[in-house]
Amino acid sequence: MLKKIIYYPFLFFFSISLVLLLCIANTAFAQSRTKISINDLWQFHKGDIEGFPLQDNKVEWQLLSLPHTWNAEDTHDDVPGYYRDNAWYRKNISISPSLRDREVFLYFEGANQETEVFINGQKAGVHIGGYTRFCIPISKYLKFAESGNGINEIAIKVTNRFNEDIPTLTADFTFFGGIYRDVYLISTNPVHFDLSDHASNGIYITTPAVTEENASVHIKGKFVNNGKAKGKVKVISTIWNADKQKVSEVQSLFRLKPDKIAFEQDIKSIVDPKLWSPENPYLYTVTTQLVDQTGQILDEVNNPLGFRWFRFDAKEGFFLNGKHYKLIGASRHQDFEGMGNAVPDALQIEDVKLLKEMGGNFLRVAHYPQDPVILETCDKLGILASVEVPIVNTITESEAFYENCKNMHLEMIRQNFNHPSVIIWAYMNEILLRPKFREDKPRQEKYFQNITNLAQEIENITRKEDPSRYTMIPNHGSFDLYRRVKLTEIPMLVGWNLYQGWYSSGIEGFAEFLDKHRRELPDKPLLVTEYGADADPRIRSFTPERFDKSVEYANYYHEVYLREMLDRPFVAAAMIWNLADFSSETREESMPHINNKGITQWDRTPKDPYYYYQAFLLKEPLLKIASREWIYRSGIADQPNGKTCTRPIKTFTNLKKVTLIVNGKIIGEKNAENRVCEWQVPFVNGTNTIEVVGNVNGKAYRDYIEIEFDLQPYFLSDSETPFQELNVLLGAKRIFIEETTHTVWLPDQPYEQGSWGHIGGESFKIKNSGRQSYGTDKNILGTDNDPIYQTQHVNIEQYKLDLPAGQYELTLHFAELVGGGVKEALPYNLDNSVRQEESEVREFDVFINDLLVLENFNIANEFGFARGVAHKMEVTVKGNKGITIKFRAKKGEPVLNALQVRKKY
Ligand code: GCB
Ligand code: CA
Repeated sequence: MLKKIIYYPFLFFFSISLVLLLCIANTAFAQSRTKISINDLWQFHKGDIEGFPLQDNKVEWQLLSLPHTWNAEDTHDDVPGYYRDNAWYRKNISISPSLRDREVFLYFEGANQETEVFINGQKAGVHIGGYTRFCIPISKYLKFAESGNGINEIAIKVTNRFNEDIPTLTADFTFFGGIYRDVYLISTNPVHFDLSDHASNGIYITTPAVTEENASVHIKGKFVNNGKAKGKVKVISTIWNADKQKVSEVQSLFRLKPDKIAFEQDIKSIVDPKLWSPENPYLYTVTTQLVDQTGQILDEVNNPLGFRWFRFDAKEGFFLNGKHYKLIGASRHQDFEGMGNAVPDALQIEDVKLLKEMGGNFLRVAHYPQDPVILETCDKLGILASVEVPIVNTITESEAFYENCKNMHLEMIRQNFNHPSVIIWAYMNEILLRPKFREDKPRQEKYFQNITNLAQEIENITRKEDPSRYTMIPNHGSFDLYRRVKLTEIPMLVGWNLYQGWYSSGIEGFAEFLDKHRRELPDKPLLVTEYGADADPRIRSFTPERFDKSVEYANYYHEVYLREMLDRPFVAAAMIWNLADFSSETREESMPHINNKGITQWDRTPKDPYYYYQAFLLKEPLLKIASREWIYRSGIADQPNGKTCTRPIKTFTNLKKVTLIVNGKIIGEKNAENRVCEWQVPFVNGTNTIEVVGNVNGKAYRDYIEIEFDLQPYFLSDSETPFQELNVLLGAKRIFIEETTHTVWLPDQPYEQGSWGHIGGESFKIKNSGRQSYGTDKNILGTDNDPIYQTQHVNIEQYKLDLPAGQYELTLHFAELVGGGVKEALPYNLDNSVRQEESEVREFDVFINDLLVLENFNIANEFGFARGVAHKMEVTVKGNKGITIKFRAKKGEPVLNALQVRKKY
């Protein structure tokens, strides 16, 4: 995170805090390993630099702390693209002479995506890949401080530029560049557990046999002797229970040689082991020590240990410790609002808690390995997990690409090997989404063959590395294609990312797909690795439909999907896409650069589906009023001079019956159906108190929210509810609430006498798209309130508001939604459509009460394409004339996107 920005034209700044740290107690270093973060006070330069020491370069340096990304802002502005190139980080550290006889390493939890490390101008190491850890030995490049100032320059070059040999090539998420996870300095005795094995901790623990009565443990590892030490050392592994009592110990004796020594240890019998499960994630720990003849501890590594056994069954789903579990959870991306991927550990831990509090028992760590605290928290909270490498959408047919894939996969397995939460290693997400060589079928067959070969190689590596876990490939919904390319055959489990009722119409297609798998691949366990629908919390609808972005549609989608999966025992897992909204720079839509499929917002505020899952999954009583973050609402009075507007209120609950009380009056008691109760509620103008009550075994439960309701008069001249303000989205069936002003925009209606609405014309619809029934998904430039401009009434003749006499402020909002060149379908677009956009010539006059206010108005000429513009004016209404806005076409069809009227006097 960027804590402080100071610009230094020249740099005289030395960060020497480490002198202190590395000098503390010389004697302590004689023994075990130290690992200490060096996140603070780095100098950063976005761009290229030539020549060392870097600090001699007269460039601008920014002072910051890790974790850091340079893309937190440019991925969320109106300019397409973001910085994907080189950048440098540097800092000076002073190394104590006491480290002369030790080994020093730099340990990175992650940097995206190619990293070169230089110590005092010499290249110490490189790493490829943005999501796995790496450990670089730096001893031989160090200068030691004899009298306290042996300054060493650490310089790190990082690039996130596209590299066809490194996965991920394309995907629906942002490739934030930077050293975005913690960096540590490690120092060890020359005799230490192997740190050079793909940045693992050198110890691999398995539990070859586990029953309720007995468990065995196998410990495997390597240690190295990079010094002159001779004699014997012991490897001692101790198992501790959760209360830190010793449960078992095993020792092995070795004669040191100047080389690596591999060891294996067995603990045959742990009687009555406490099992690890979602309800009781009981964790043991294993301490493995290297001890010399004098009893001195040379190195020590700690690992978690959980006793559990599990299996997937194609017919019956998943079993843990012999008990059936429906795996229900979510995938998680690693970014957070305003921070990109540079997210502090504490917030990452919160994500796993959020999933647990939802009642979830599974996390798909997708599409790449994440911060170490994620699986650590899964271990502790009892969340089962799958982890995968970021081979997404497409491959490059090069040896370098294959090697990078395999290496990443090995890194993932070895670095995360000891987590009891992990049960699946996965690879290749939707790899046939955008098959290359569409125009050349024989070549495409070869491409497919290369994918099959790569999958088989990764599969072989995984089974050899870790026969105790399952393998999985998550595919998109092209069943026959994946089957033909053998991607349903090679892995042990098949994952399907399914979006029927979202990317494709017909939500019933989801269940049909599941049944097809069961029929055609009866021996293959099935996991639904993704399903979800966009929900922009600012968009609401009482007539929700596909792609309207309303939370209401997303909730309906989840209701259907969850029901179908619960009805089918053979569906082993339901993994929501996604736990939270996440950054995807190439996306446009209602919230540009964000994928809104999260069941929580980008800042993790829950949306309706989150509570819906709670109602299904939690054991403890749950009573939550739905749409609770939709505080500001509006609607038209039920009748002329009416004081109420009737609208539905829903509650998610696992209680049998719930009573609703609105503004102190009982509305009624309802039985929950499918964990939902729904009432019709008469809202009054102003604050409405909404309370639901119920009880379980005599104990009362309650939930309460307040809704601010802006009651619109039935007739604009109603005296009981005098007109104040009206905001209308033309061509829309959805409601939009501005986040900062709380302005509520209502959908338009056809004009009726005494009221307001359009005359003539129709809602704007994207040509040749079966996706949205109204509006566009383009990023509207110049505003964060894109939905105001994304819908439009086309070919409009008039707009009438039968307002009483007075002075009004009228604002007309326009945006040209057609044109702007050719737009290629984005890689995540599952329908693979390519859209050509020709612009339309459009020029019109606008009259307000017969006064010409806009002449020959050509939105595109004046403001360009997809840019929101507002024209605000004062209008005096005399007598009962109201306001009539007339549109006169000169060329093409007149349009209006939105309209606001506010009473002044
Ligand atoms: C998918 C992809 C995922 C996307 C998601 C979506 O199938 O695996 O990366 O983010 O769909 O929202 O389109
Ligand atoms: Ca971390």
